[in-house]
Amino acid sequence: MNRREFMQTSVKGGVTASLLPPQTATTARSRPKTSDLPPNILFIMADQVTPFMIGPYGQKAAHTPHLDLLARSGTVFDAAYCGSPLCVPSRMSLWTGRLPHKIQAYDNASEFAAHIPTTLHYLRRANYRTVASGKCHFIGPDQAHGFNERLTPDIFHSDFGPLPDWTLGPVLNKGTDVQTMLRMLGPHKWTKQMGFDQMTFDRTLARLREYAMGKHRDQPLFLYVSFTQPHDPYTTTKHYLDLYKDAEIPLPKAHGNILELSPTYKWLVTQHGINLVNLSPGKIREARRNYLGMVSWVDDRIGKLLAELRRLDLDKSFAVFFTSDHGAMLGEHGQWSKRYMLEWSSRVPLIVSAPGRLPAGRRIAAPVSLIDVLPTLADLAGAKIETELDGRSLLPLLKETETGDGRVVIAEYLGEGVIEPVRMVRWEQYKYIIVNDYPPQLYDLQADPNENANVAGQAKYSQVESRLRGFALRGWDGPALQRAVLQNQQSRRVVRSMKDYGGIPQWEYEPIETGTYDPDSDFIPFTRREY
Ligand SMILES: [Ca+2]
Repeated sequence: MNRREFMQTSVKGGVTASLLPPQTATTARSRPKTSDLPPNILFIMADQVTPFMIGPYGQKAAHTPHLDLLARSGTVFDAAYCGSPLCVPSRMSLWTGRLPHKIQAYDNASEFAAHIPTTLHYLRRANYRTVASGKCHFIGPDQAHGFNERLTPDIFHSDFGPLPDWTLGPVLNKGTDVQTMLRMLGPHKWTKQMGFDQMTFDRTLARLREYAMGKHRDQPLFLYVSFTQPHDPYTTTKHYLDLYKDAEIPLPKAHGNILELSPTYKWLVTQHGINLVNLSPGKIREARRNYLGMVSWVDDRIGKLLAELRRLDLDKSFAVFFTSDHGAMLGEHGQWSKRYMLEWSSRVPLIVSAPGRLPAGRRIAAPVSLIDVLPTLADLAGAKIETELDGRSLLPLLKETETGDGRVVIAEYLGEGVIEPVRMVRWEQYKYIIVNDYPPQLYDLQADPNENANVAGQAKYSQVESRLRGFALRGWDGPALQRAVLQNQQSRRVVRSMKDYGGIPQWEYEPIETGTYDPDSDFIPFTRREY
């Protein structure tokens, strides 16, 4: 199917009878059932959740009862990938449905241009009210990108601070290295991340209650709730560590030397200071215990949000999504953090639950991407896509009208810790990774789920490899992109240097906590600034 055919299918899928928007479906005579209206959407994101460490994906040690329940009530995607295994480029590609290199989504200091249409813009064109609570991590002067409301400040700066410099070659990055990640293993009484997530949770809860009371109740609500945990540094409270007192927390599986898979991993080994530490099995298990505690902290709040939806009698009107921007290596292959195309870093959880609207208790093996979220939500909302996309709607998979055969997923990494563009293709059970002039990597995830053997170049796989190479090189000029990234980094370096020449512009999002007391309003707003 070419893009035009896909766009037509996508648009057609958006106006199927069961999902007509209310203005065309509603008449005084025939009031539609709740399930006929475009759903409200609760889109839950946590940061750095590898599917391999939560219950819905089979981790027996994990204490994630609410995610387990959500998974049973909906669909679990067993091969969902992020567009790029790093916060900012992953989120940019999620919101825009575009491959990272097409929107200059390179690293955590990449500007998110205001002219690119997002999921939020399209949802608003379908009459949705779009609200964000928690981490957005937008870089640049546009801090809305289509959200009507942002209920909280952000947890990271929105400027060019963490700009990589590929001209230096591989360098240790103090701040994202493994020592820093593990510097404050718990128990701790409370942390900055918990404070941020508690605010995110509280304001989400308050906004749901205001919706129940009637605030913008004439519009469907898209509510994005975005937690920062279980991002590093890994730490939690005694209560959450105690959940794992007797748990059998698995250690990383047996792996060979990662440099035998590809010499390019030397770059990330350097970036993360992997070669400077020798972690004992006890330390690795303790790091994982803290990580799991953070996951359970978030799971608890997700459970409370879903319980409140039920208490407010809103649960049947909501479709609930859960995902993460990327995973975490947690010691697999001897590696920590993200930025890798290996499974623990580039795979993400993706769970969609909408009882009464979509089938329950299903698992989907086809490879899918967070880039597919925009067309999926547009389909659910009945929004018509009018700009170019790289993603493809998941709604036919969710509604069991598509098998998923032949789906190809592409991910890209163009940020710090590498020095050349990296591209990954997932098709059927195969994963293929290219980096300009370096030898490619090919993994057969069915025969080798732990990615211990790079089988690129083996005669047995030659047909598969040439097919994958075709996918990988389509629309991709690695050397030209290398030059573009270097130029883009240099431009931002000049602008960033203004900190030494009078100061950098202030782009941080600042919600106005409350307005003045208004006796005529039912609501005490967190922000009066609207977009
Ligand atoms: Ca992240």
